[in-house]
Amino acid sequence: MNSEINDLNRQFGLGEGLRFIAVEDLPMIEIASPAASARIAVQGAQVLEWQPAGQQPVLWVSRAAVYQAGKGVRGGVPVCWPWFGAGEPGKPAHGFVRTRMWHVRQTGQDEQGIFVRLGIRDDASTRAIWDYAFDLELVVRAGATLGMELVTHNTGASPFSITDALHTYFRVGDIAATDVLGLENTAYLDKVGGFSQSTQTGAVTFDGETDRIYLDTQAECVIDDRNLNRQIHVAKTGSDTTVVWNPWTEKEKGFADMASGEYREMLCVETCNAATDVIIVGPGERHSLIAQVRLA
Ligand code: TA6
Repeated sequence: MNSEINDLNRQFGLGEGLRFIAVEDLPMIEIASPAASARIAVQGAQVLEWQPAGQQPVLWVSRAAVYQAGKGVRGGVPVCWPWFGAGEPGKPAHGFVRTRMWHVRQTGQDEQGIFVRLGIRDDASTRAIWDYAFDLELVVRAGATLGMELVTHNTGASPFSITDALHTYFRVGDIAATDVLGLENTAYLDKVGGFSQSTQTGAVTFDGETDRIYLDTQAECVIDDRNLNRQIHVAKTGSDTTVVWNPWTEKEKGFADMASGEYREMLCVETCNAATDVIIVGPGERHSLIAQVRLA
């Protein structure tokens, strides 16, 4: 692992601004700039930490998270692709890219901060699960705003359809003192209620397990955290569905990589194309899913 880390630092390191380290057996990208600090796992191109200067951490990662090859880390921003949710029987939930090693393609700095481009392409093992040729790239910009762009490129000769998500876990002071604004009067599928359809009345509030796919919405969401006295803005493009999820007490118990009571300090507001919001990508075409996170 040391030689791999040394090679990555030689090729892509940016001095103290961006360096590679190993956490257990996973290569990580550490970003430190005057605007913000961040950590990204090369496996799954998973942003794990983002902390603007002078602010508390914005993303949540479980204290019981596992850092092992082939295992997703519970928290940060898992990339769900080429499907969101349960796949066909015998296929992994939320697709197969979040547990695979991606490749670092470029690092750099511009007016929006330090950026990293990571990519993954089809191979025999992915075609055995999903028989299409693709190039998938995540561009992360970690500055005063956290920008994430997931670019799907169909490199094959036939069209394919995907659902996808930037499955972002946010840190909150207390879920019971947290609301989500921006989804008022929006239809949603309620996974807790057997995917029955309802319409959101007022802000989304939390007093139990909440797992909802909000439909046909391009809205910017605001996580209003009365405990930490801050508002997290989640803007998006290329996404027509937003998922809001908190496992609460019972579902939390089912996750070996969540510590007891952690449900109180986390909330997922996910930037998606999910459920009936299916994206068809023609041969040679690209589709971008973009999330922009900032503190107000
Ligand atoms: O996005 C919400 C959700 O689909 C929940 O239903 C729950 O399954 C969550 O994702 C976590 O999924 P994971 O496969 O990461 O444990």
